[in-house]
Amino acid sequence: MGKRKANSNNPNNDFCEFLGELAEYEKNINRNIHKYQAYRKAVATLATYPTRIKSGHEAKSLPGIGEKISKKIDEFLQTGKLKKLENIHQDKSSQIINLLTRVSGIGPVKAQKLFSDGIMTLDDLRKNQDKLTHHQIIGLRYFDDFEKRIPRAEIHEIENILKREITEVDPKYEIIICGSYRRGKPESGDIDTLITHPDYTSDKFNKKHKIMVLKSIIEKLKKCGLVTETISLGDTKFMGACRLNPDLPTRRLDIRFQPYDQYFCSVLYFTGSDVFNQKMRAHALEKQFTLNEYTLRPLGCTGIPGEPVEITSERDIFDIIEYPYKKPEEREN
Ligand code: DCP
Ligand code: MG
Ligand code: MN
Repeated sequence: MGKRKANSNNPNNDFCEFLGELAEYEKNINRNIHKYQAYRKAVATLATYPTRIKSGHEAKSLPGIGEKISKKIDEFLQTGKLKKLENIHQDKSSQIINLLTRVSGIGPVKAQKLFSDGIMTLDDLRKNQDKLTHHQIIGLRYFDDFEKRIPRAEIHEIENILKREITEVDPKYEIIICGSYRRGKPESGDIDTLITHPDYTSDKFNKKHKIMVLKSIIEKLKKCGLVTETISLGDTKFMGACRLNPDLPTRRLDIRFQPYDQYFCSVLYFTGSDVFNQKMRAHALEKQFTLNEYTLRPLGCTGIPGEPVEITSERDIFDIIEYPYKKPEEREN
């Protein structure tokens, strides 16, 4: 979630930034997911390119960079800016929609709806909470806090409390924090927690039982003072907020309860990055497999997914689809 942090080690960082901004514009304002993906692909390429790009022509030889993006790179190199982006920045309606989508729970569709209802500022939103869902109301209440990045050390402390509290319920629970934290980032946008239990497999655990389990875990986390808000609580997914102590900001916390047999596919998925996941899933398809956050399944010649492959580690997934293993820290792109 949120804005990706700039990577100052990358010699093409300024290109990545303006392309990333164009991607957000296509997603949030134009609602053109194809253009969004095209820009994200170009960012993914440039983010790992080892040397400074000197011309659009040079960029064009790289995957995901075509005529249009190479022209933008030339314009940026020659003038230090981009006319298209300047125009977007000046456009009042896109400024407002951009602001509204920064509220947790407000997506581009809702933002456009609110805008057409005459909502122009966060204050307008505060006065019109009847137009908002519970999630969006929480998002608005903690607007400033949720935009603050979470330092790694703070997540580590939260991790310790989660592990302590949850294993007090049952020592057999396994708890792992995924997302950008597991990829080793110094700061994260939220805390993506995954829990599993050896007795909980996808074939023998009914919905009622799951709700009970997750509910009692959340109750315990509330009691110890860590969890402060619930956005939503389902049978396998909790979305909410936590706070380490009253002097620190309120942080977005997600907890997912996953069956033991699907644990490693889930860990892989929630570790990301989203761009890395896209690439790995595309590679799986080339090898006649379908990979998602639950399972890895072979595609027969008919294209119909078969039974899930048994997976006993994250590495198994890489091996089976013959994708070179990458440590979590190497999964940015
Ligand atoms: N994910 C994905 N595709 C999406 C959204 C999420 O594959 N559209 C996966 C990959 C992400 C992970 O879920 O890494 C967690 O999602 P976050 O939005 O929390 O992203 P990160 O943890 O990577 O970054 P941040 O520091 O902003 O939270
Ligand atoms: Mg995250
Ligand atoms: Mn998340």
